[in-house]
Amino acid sequence: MSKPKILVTRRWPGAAEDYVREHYDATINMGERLSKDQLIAAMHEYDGICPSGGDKIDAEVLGTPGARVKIVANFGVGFEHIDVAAAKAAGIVATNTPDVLSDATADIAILLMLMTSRRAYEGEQQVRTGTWRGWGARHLLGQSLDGKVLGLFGMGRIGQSAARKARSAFGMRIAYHSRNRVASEIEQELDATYYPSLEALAEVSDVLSLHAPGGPGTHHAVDAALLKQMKPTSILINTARGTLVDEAALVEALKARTIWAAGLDVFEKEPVVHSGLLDLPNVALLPHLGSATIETRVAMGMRAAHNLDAFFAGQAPPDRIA
Ligand code: 8YV
Repeated sequence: MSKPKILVTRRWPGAAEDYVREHYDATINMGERLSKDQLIAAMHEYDGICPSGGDKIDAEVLGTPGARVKIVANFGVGFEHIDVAAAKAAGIVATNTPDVLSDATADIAILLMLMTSRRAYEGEQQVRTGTWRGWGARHLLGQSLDGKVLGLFGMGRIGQSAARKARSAFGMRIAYHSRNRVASEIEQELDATYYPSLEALAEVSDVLSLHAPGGPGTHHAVDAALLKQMKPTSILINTARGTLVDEAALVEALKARTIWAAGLDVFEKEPVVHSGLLDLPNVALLPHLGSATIETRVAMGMRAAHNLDAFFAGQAPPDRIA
């Protein structure tokens, strides 16, 4: 029997690419992101597509008349770029890659907490530009994270991992708000206090870290009004999706110093970053590195591939979202 034809829309790290090449009749796009027309053409040509975040697998693509594609195995946990309802309507299975990137993404949240609380960017700039005038007892004083309240918006796997790391590293106290309250065993393990609204959470948080999915339900959850609920000493961290934050409002809050700092790994219009953020000293900016370790990215590719394996073996793919 011939191998299923698979399109991988962006390159994966070595071992994961090797696996799909060996097990499938795989085409790996070596170039730029595919256009909508190319995605629609691919719907006719392949049995399965492996997109990544930013590839718009919308109703038009999924509804391609006479499509050959039967599975969309996403490389990534977030899937707001895939129209799940349209996939279901078209009888196309869709999967994602949960679990394997939780710790790596939580690590970046912790990194941003340290970068902002300890003013690492400002220090780096001084060293690199030769403007450092030497040690001083009042030089670039930051804030300790020890014992502070970490407010998590979203308490899924990544939020829980961030909570564990922040507790064990800094003894941070955990507060959270999420669409669904987590199981009481998890609340007990993390000694986590649930807040019924994001506003109430923002008021008590020393660090407010976002771990909720993207999409219409969370669009601009952090807007000018929410930023006003935060303390002048508070830090905002976003490793989830840029659309959760109104970047223009954040620029104003950072400029006016109504919050202490922000650490961002994701942006509203990646790779474009709001120009107002670029010159501010109280913001740390990373280029969507949440899951960017060799180990994690290989594991993501393997997880996507194992969803394909199960599907083409006639079994239920483990990470089905549609
Ligand atoms: C990915 C992510 O690198 O998995 C996700 O949802 O945000 C990132 O970790 C990227 O989106 C891959 O599709």
